[in-house]
Amino acid sequence: MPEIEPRDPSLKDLEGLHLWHAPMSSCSQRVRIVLAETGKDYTSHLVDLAKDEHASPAYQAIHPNGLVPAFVDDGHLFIESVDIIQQIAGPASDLAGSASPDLLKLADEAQLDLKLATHEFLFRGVERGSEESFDAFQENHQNEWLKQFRRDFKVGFEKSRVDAAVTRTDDAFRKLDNLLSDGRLFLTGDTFSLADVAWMPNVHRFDLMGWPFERTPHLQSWFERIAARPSYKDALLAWQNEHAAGAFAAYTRERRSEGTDITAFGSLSG
Ligand SMILES: N[C@@H](CCC(=O)N[C@@H](CS)C(=O)NCC(=O)O)C(=O)O
Repeated sequence: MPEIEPRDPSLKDLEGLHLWHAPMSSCSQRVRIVLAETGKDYTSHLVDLAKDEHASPAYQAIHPNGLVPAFVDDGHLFIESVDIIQQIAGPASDLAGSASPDLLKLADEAQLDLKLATHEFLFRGVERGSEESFDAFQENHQNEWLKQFRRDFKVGFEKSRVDAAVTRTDDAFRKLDNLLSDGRLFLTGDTFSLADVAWMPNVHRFDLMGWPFERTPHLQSWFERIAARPSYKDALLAWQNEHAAGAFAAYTRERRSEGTDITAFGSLSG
């Protein structure tokens, strides 16, 4: 979805670039990466997802679905990360020029599976909120889909749902690996593009879950190349909470030792 009409009219008066984001959200990482790659200055508005700040009326007046990121460019509001990165890069830029709309769409579609896997394979191992905060979120947030997702997470996702998310992710990673198998450096050729920006956080996130990237060696080498870019360090790693990253790593090891890690699901289990 492109530019939307803000509910909060004061957004129209904002000058320059404003980003509402969360340190470890993959969609926020995409936007910070493109800001780092283009060297653009922006005003940062952090939204603490662990404290459910996105359930506040003030934030839901900025982002109608109560999600991060939200982005304002001289009074124009954008709320989808794939739209935002295109807005920041601009249509005439090298970054946008060689980006494939199909790969951006695939990255956008991959978001729900990434979210499910993140909750199952990382967040489940980390203490998350009290009963009171769960109830307050259910009362205050207006996004019915997100509230149902949290209820499903609380009772436990059905195995078939996790299997399907893992299999779709495996399909997408194989598609990327296949593209890269002709020796190109980046997803759409030898030039780094928005397609690479869009996929960087996803590959990073599944890497945290212990995804077996040796299945897709071209994608694995791509990730090593990508991880050497300053934008990966400045816009992604530097924002990672070391305590959370350590807890995720410990939980991933625990699931692996129990044989219930991500490799036990969907097409990875075969
Ligand atoms: N399609 C949206 C998805 C936005 C989204 O799902 N954001 C996540 C973080 S990556 C969020 O706000 N999650 C809040 C929650 O799960 O409570 C985009 O690409 O910007």
